[in-house]
Amino acid sequence: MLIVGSPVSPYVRKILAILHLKGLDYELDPITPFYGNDEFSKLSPLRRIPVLIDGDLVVNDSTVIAEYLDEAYPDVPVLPKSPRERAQSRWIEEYADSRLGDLCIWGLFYPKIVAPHVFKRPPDEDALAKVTDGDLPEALDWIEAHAPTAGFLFGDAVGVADLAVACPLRNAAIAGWTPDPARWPKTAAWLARIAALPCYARTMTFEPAILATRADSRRAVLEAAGVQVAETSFGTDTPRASIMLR
Ligand SMILES: N[C@@H](CCC(=O)N[C@@H](CS)C(=O)NCC(=O)O)C(=O)O
Repeated sequence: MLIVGSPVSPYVRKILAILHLKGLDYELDPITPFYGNDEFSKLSPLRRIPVLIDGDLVVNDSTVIAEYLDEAYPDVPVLPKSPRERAQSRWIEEYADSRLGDLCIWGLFYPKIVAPHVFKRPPDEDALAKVTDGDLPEALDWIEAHAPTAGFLFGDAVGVADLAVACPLRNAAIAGWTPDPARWPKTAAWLARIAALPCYARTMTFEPAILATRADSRRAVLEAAGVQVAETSFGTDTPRASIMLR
């Protein structure tokens, strides 16, 4: 099984944590989506990561990939069993992927980390302040109202919805914003429990290498961190702007 995408993406991180949790082997092509080649555009028409390739099957979108993995490899499930809880899990995952993803990636991580490095574009401080002082705290208030007081969202075992919330907030943390435990105590404790899980903690071991390293040496550094890096890559040397920003 091949996963295309840099593990610094929250959506890739979610899938890698699930693969670790399920004990499934994978190869990784750790490209940043902006560096995808023409072949990548065919695999991922929105030019987004992650993409899963399993034999001749190509699956896009982390939610769809997670459900595929849960159905194809049902040992250690990441979705709860009952229709009611599955619906709740899917909604929290969707909220995390879309709203937290928007705020943490497009609102913080992209302008503070990606744009200055890849496109040499400095962040707009007013736009950043709107996210850190208003929009993200408001979103966290909703998360806090739904955060578990012990264990995870649907019991003692972590699931895809827990991971979906933790992953974009990890990007916010890399960009310098973490939830204040005084205002969001349940969320802060829950995130700490997730971060302590081996399936998730392993994804954090990939970060220093990736964040400190230029794209051309990313493969070698990840291999040194124990990741099986794919022989061929869907990456290229010239960045292209996101189709979201055209
Ligand atoms: N809903 C998608 C979102 C994937 C996504 O937006 N990935 C980002 C990386 S964090 C990406 O590839 N962005 C490139 C772009 O939008 O141009 C999923 O869950 O996989």
